[in-house]
Amino acid sequence: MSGGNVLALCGGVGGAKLALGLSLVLPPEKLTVVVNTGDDFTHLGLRICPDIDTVTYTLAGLSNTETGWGRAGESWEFMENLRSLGGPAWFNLGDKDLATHVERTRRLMAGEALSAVTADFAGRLGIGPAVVPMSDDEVATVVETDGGDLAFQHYFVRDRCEPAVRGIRFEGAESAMPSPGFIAALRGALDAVVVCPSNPYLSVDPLLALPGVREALAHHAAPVIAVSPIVGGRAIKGPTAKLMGELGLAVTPATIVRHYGDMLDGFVLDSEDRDLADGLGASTLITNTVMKTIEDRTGLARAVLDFAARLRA
Ligand code: FO1
Repeated sequence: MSGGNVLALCGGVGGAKLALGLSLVLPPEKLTVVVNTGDDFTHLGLRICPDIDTVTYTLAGLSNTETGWGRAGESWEFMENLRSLGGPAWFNLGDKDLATHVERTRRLMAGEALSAVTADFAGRLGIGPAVVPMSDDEVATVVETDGGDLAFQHYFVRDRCEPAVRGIRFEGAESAMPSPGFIAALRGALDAVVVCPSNPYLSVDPLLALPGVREALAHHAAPVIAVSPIVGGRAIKGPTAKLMGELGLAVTPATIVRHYGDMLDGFVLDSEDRDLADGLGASTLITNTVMKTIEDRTGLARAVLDFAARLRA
């Protein structure tokens, strides 16, 4: 069990579950959660940051656990009236959730950095660990499909991940700076870097595309451990397996290990895939990685932190 500082790299729903597990087993000041912002987009004039909100709502215990995104106990008056006015109804904004987007947009327009707004919202929701956007500069994930380029939310929500993906790029990443909190975490003493089980290609790669991040992780004294987002040849949630097939990649943990490459010190494989552990090219922990209950989340978090302690030894 690590008592030291832990940096978690996180995308949307799958990542948020492990971030919650880590937040429940670590002192709040020992955990920094850096979140993907490549999904962010401007919609109805509002700057929407889905993964930041998924992580923040999850850590605050406010998230809709069925969908994994948005708030629990939502009402949808805004959407009903937007639809009656002929507005774009493909992206659902709950009435409670809407306040987050309106207030974030107001503050960003007033010149506040995304990191500051994110930290303030997390504080107001009683969240202890630091929740940090990967960058305060705009980075936009673009999905290249047979039918042309799609903004992430158009691919993921409007078109329900149906288009076949031929490539993915992160517009703005090469000139974006990692956020101050991200840089501080990478420069600080860390006991572990945990790559949460988010989609590597859509949700983790934007973070790794920021200048200097992959190198910093590859050379970091702390063990970098990724939890497999693939179990039994399929993704727990989302388009990871379909995407890998379309990119011509075998839907196996070995593909994920190769994708993360030399930055990886350890890989966490689900018990169902124990026979795939040999020759993975990274130290491997085999445990339950499917997080249905809170105990699953804290159990996986503890197992990963103990694994990190063994790798440091
Ligand atoms: N995902 C959907 O599949 N349908 C939606 O209508 C939807 C709305 C939405 C609103 C706010 C928010 O923070 C997330 C939302 N998501 C929705 C999820 C969003 O597409 C995320 O980007 C995914 O969770 C992938 O990270």
